[in-house]
Amino acid sequence: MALQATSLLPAAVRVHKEGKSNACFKDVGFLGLPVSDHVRAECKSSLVFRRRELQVTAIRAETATTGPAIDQAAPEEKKTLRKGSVIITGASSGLGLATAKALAETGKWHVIMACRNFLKAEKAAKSVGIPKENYTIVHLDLASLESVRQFADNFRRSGRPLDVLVCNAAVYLPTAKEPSFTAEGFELSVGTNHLGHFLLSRLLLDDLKQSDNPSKRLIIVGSITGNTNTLAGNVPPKANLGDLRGLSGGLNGINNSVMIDGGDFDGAKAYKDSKVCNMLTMQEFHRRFHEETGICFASLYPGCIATTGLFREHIPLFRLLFPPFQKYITKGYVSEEEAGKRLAQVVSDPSLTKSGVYWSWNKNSASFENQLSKEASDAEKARKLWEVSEKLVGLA
Ligand code: NDP
Ligand code: PMR
Repeated sequence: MALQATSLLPAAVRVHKEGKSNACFKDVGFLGLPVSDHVRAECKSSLVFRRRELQVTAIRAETATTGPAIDQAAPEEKKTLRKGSVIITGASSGLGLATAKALAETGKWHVIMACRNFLKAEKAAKSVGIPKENYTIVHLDLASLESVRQFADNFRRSGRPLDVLVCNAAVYLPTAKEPSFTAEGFELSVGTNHLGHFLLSRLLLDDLKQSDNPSKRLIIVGSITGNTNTLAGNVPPKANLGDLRGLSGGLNGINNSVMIDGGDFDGAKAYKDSKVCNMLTMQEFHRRFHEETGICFASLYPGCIATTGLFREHIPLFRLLFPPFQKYITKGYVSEEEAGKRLAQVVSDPSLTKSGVYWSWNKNSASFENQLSKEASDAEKARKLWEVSEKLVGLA
């Protein structure tokens, strides 16, 4: 156990190192400060930051020494007594935070908040009142495959079981004129939303397999805007992966397109394409692993949560008008709290155990199995996406 405690240290230390990376500098909106103020504030408060890292590390070290709650129970009680263990990526705001809160409040779940900004996550968890014994923050930057690998290693060494993995984090860059890139040089939206989560899910699949929870799940958040069988999915630019020629070429812009379909850069399309990848990946996981492992694979559209940080890069007028437009015109709006309850249902509701499903909710907030678009349910494309993604993240 002492070994576990020390092995947890690098995760905290990395927060500092990776705060300097390309992707982290894009972290605008932190505490409402513009980039330059944020970076300055971060530098000024580096002492406070380090102290917090040490505090959280100490808490985690303590957890590792005493072991997760599971070890305290008598063997025959283990299955019923221990808390469920769920990793949620991007739990520092919006849907991820609301889901973490909804689950942690039940007292039945321990939430591992996998976040790129440690301090922001800690403040967020405190501000919404998540009971401190029910969450742990662990650093994860999905825009760095090295960080993803380190997260998976650290998680395994912590000795915690893994019952549910929720791939929730995302970036949306609708106003970007030029592409940004992940640490490994992939276009940032697809690199973060799809490739980072693809590697994470693959690396943690064995941990999920080992869970003794009969209802272990892997959930990848999708969206209506990636589905061209809906009105929302037909607002230009429309998602379209084409024949994946850009992805096959590495999405790096070096003698190659940064878009999956090989076209010119368009930030809004890249996001929608990444959501199609999320939904295809969920189904490919289902086809490859559900029967063998019993893991339930699911995706969902939680509703239009028009107030979240997802729209932070959009123009101010959009951010002003989007919530009333969704509330009063499309009526597709849901609050962060309601959306969090929906995702928490997909994590823990005993009635939502069907695998391979894309969940949505009707106006009375009742869940139903929704239909994916032709492209988002194309099994051949899903297989090809899987194989190309495997190569890009270094698994094949
Ligand atoms: P938010 O911006 O509030 O949350 C996104 C989260 O992802 C944040 O915690 C953010 O961290 C995190 N994140 C971004 N980049 C990285 C990275 N490189 N590494 C780790 N974490 C990262 O948006 P939402 O809550 O709206 O989005 C959550 C999910 O819901 C997304 O998958 C989105 O596609 C989906 N969705 C949202 C809808 C909506 O209407 N808002 C509708 C349909 C689906 P940080 O706090 O540090 O920025
Ligand atoms: Mg949309 C029923 C209609 C509906 C729904 C549920 C959404 C959800 N949107 C709908 C309709 C429309 N939108 C229409 C008619 C328009 C044209 C005026 C429109 C426009 C629009 C824009 C510009 N919508 C948007 C944007 C964005 O930038 C958002 C986006 O695409 O983010 C990727 C968005 C969204 N609309 C939604 C949802 C859920 C989003 C954002 C979130 C997402 O998919 O993750």
